[in-house]
Amino acid sequence: MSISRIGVKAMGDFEGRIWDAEHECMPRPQLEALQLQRLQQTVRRVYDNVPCYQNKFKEVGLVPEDIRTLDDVAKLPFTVKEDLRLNYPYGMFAVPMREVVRIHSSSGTTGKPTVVGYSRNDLQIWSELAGRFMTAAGVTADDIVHIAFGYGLFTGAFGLHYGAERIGASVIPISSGNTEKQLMIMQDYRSSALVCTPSYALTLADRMEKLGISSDSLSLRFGLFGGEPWSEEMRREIETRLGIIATDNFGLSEVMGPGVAGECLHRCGMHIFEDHFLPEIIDPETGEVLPRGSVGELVITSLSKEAFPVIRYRTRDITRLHYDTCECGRTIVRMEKTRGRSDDMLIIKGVNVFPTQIEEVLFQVEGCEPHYQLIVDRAGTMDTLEVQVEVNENIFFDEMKKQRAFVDMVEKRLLSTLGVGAKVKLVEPSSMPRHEGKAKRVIDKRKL
Ligand code: DLL
Repeated sequence: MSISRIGVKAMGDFEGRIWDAEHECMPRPQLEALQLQRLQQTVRRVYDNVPCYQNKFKEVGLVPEDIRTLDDVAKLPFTVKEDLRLNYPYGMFAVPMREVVRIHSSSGTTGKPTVVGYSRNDLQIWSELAGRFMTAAGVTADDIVHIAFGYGLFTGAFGLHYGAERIGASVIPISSGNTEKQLMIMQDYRSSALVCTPSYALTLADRMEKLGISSDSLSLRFGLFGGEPWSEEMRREIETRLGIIATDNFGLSEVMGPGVAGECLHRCGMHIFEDHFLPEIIDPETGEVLPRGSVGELVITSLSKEAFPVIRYRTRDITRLHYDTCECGRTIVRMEKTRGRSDDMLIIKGVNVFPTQIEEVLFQVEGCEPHYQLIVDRAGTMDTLEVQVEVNENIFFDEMKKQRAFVDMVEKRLLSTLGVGAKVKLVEPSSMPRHEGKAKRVIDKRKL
């Protein structure tokens, strides 16, 4: 989408700002030369310092000298979350603890969390890369950046906090929770850029509606959202209700945190900072590297990290990469909005279903509220999928016949998009849980 078609207040002259043009717009041959040199250094670093990597390399009969071209990355073994768990807490660190100046961990839902560490240099690079994507998303030194991610072991808040400071913006480290106070501060302190999960942006929009706060009473111009998958429909909803331009940004704690990739204002994919991360797309079943343009699992090798380098880390996130140059001038590759994680992908009666596909359908139906939950279960040997969605009062209190027709219509749309049937259950307005951080949308009773 071109920027001129985005209708929001106070656009300013942000178009075209690039934080580090040298690295973000590098000609590909030069970029690849830099990537190879950094890949070789990283491989050497982990081989010399991390027993887990050394053992894995030995198992496949590989030494660092075998990495002579960028394509040789495919010879390297994958790293998976289980490797991190087995080496809990510090076994994957490649520097002594006295060189580690920060520790974070991922929000794992089961078992022990995974622990990651940063050297002083790692933190500097992290701020720099967060500064890059925040600049691409419109943030300047004149902005007041409202950070509503929870501060703590989660990488979200600290990542964008230091990125915003690096740019010279004014940071409000409000953290998560206490939605009404957030709104008061947003109004009084004139926050101009909002940082949180997309689901929390909707929670804020709901509360504004309830309290009669109009988006015109806020100074917000931009929303930088990440940490969970969200659809284009959800973006439109957030943009309209908050009167902002919303961009997506991506990262994972094992690889660094936010700042691995982010959209520019053209919003046609998230630019991956390839001078620091080498992305590949693989077939999640076979592990085979797929040709350019394929949809598959994103695998990332870090190229500059000192304390916690990762070799071919399997993100489980499903996406596609675009190598053509973006209108903004950045030459680095763009990743599509993720379709979800391979481990979130539901297999219903043998059909692969991503929660974001369901979200797209629901957001297009007038009367459905943007709050939903998916209940997966099994009746005998058959999988069942129930989509519980909040609807507005008109529909919820409508006569049975009309409500039945509404349910039929949504079920038909879901069937035609997903290729598998789902039962729709309408729930009362405001009855679903609201989210402060990442939304939990799937309850898979088959796994309970
Ligand atoms: O969520 C890092 C982050 C924080 C990124 C804030 C952006 C903003 P983890 O808690 O380790 O780290 O979770 C990483 O979250 O593998 C994806 O499945 C998902 N994820 C993160 N950003 C996006 C996004 C942070 N923009 C996991 N779109 C990743 C879709 C996302 N999924």
